[in-house]
Amino acid sequence: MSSLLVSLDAGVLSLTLNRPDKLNAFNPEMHQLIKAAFERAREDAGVRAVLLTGAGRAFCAGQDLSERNVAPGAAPIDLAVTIGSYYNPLVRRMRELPKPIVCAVNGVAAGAGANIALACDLVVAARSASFLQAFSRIGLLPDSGGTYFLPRAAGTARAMGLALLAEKLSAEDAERWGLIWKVFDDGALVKEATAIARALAEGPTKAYGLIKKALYASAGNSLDAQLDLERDLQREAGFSEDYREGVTAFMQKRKPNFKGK
Ligand code: LHQ
Repeated sequence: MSSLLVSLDAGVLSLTLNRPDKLNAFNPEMHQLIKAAFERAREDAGVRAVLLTGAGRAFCAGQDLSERNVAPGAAPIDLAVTIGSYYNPLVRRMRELPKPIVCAVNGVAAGAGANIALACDLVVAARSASFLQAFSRIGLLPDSGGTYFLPRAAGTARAMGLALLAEKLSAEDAERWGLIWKVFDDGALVKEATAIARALAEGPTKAYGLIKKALYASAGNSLDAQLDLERDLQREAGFSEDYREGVTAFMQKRKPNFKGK
């Protein structure tokens, strides 16, 4: 059985982390497969949104700690190799994808698994799900963007508490803290997340890509720089077919039929 299930339906590329007996911890095979899947998401015009979730009771337990490349044996190991080869390119690929990524956190998201979830554009979670910055429990610091996303979304005090104490944060608290978009009852998560991804797949894809670009640039920009960026990106959006369709549909009092162009 593949460690990543991939299917395309109604413009939504669904990616399911699939090593349930290891709580979907990442191994090199899963990394290769998710890399290929995000490359496809970028290249394939038929993909207009991505939906990422996990099989079984967990979303993802981060790095598979039983893998040889991270196991502290007799010889010193260089964790920067694993991070530089797999995790950093994955997070960059996700943030740079000009299409929306919905994450349905179906259960515990720990270590890099938590931060890969937070790297998605729109995160929803089952009420019973949780987020765990497990790193300090094993003598590490948050990676995969955790030290970037957490203080920005939750503030330094909360980010520090999560990273130092490595306590589980419930999905409801994650929603309250502004780390994620919404919590759904466990039984409703798949339906609700799929509905969100499908709605996005019918939307103005180019505008969504530009929204990502603008919002993610915001953290490092001055107001002046951000105003200039908005002007430039709005110029691009204004040249899209979907803008033409959106305004035409509004004037004609009908639902727009966006093509993602
Ligand atoms: C696992 C794992 C796992 C292998 C559960 N690996 N088997 C990047 C690059 C370089 C180096 C290092 O790190 C990184 C980034 C990282 O992600 S570091 C952080 C790695 N992740 C963790 O430290 C989390 C480890 N897991 C846990 O703390 C617990 O499993 C959680 C809290 C996620 C869930 O707890 P429980 O619900 O009590 O489940 P469990 O612990 O009983 O796990 C079930 C099985 O899954 C168990 O196997 P077994 O054969 O006994 O049934 C675990 O060994 C296995 N598993 N996480 N990361």
